[in-house]
Amino acid sequence: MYQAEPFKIKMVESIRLLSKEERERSIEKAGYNPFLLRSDEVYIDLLTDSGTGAMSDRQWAGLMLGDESYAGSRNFYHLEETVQDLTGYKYVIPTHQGRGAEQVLFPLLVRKDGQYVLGNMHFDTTRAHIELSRAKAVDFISSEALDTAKEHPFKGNFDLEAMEKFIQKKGRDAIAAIVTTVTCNSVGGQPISMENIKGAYAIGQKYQIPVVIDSARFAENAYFIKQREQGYAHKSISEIVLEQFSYGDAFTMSAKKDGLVNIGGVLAIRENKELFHRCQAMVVPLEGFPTYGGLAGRDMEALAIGLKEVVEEDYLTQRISQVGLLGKLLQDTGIPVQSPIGGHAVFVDVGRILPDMPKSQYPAHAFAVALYVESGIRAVEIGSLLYGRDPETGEDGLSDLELLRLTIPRRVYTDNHMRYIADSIAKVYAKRDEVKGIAFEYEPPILRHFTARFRLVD
Ligand code: P71
Repeated sequence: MYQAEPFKIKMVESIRLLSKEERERSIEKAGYNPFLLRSDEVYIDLLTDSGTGAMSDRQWAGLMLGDESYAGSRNFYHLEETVQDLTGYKYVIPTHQGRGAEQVLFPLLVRKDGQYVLGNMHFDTTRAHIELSRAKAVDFISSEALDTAKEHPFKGNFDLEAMEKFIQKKGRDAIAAIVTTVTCNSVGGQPISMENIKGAYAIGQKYQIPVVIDSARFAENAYFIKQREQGYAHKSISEIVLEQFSYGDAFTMSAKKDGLVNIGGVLAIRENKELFHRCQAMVVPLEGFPTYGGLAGRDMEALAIGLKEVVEEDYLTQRISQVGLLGKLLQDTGIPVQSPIGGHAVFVDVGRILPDMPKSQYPAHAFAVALYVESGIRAVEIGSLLYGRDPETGEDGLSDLELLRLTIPRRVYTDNHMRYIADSIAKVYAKRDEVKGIAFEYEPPILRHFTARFRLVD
């Protein structure tokens, strides 16, 4: 039985496809870097699912209930209660977005320079905050994740055995924290099983290492657990979410994803009152007074409502199946993608489409440029360009995978947009021999992918 969207559309925003000549001029002007395009030059924007979703009528109504008191805003209490009910965590601090929570928490967890933070796969900003706290981030992603053709229900899983061996080798005092990222963004929005989340927590308990859940896409992960893991089919999403969070001591959340808001974040501590007090003290200079943490009262209200909507199963079914539809359309035309399809994006394996292009010409970014010129679609490279150089040797081209991420905003595009995207990718794929590599005109020293400028190479 075909299931249609569990919403109807009350307001629309026009989008326009520029002519091919205009697109060629725009991307040249942007230094062949899609990050530097103006959004008006983009027809379908798949750069990120972060803060790009559509709010519901209930959330928009919530904005009007904003209480902009500096201290003790009623919207804070609504948010606090919602987060407590959803996650079981006692202490809740709003932040302006996910990295706001990270910048408060990580320096407090790292007790001495050079400690390690262990994760299934850290997201870039998390890694950056770990490194700014003078610790080292190490990934223990399961080997299945790196083979995009291999079907596995939980490619976001930790290799728990390898992680435990590392702890034993370095000694528990060398480890500052374990970070469990649900879903695992960097390998394709791949879920992590409850068993594995629980296993990571058990290791944390055994060695007395705090476990932090990076929970940007917590509801999408719960949906996959319900679909794929034995024993969860009859549980509600809320029950699964509650269990997921029970295997952590603290969480950071970029609410711009599963919070269904355009801006916002949360830092929460399960029960460690002392850690909470230290976070509370640091949030004041970094984000704001603890009852607003960088958000307007109205933003906290919209977030409290968004967190209730995102665990509705009808919503998640449509969300995950729309991303799955795009993936299936691509698979049906023989385009290699990370399989199975993840929660928030389809990851095209450009390394397999352009096997002869050197990594130093950034094949996935080159494909993104060609895709924009073909169709006005903006996608993003997750590969050697994003990975950056080895800080010690300066070596480049180090990423295991050269992926192109087609990230789907929540409740924004229709299935017809998915069909247009799939057709456009197929067109570039058919002409893949003509895709030109790229070379730096300007390479920034850090986070180079955001502001770099390039030229095409023949
Ligand atoms: C994504 C983003 C947003 C982004 C960040 C950097 C460059 C381009 C786009 C953000 C995440 C995330 C996870 C798992 C923490 C953050 C930071 N993702 N954890 O995928 O995916 O949250 O953006 O709210 O600060 O496009 P924040």
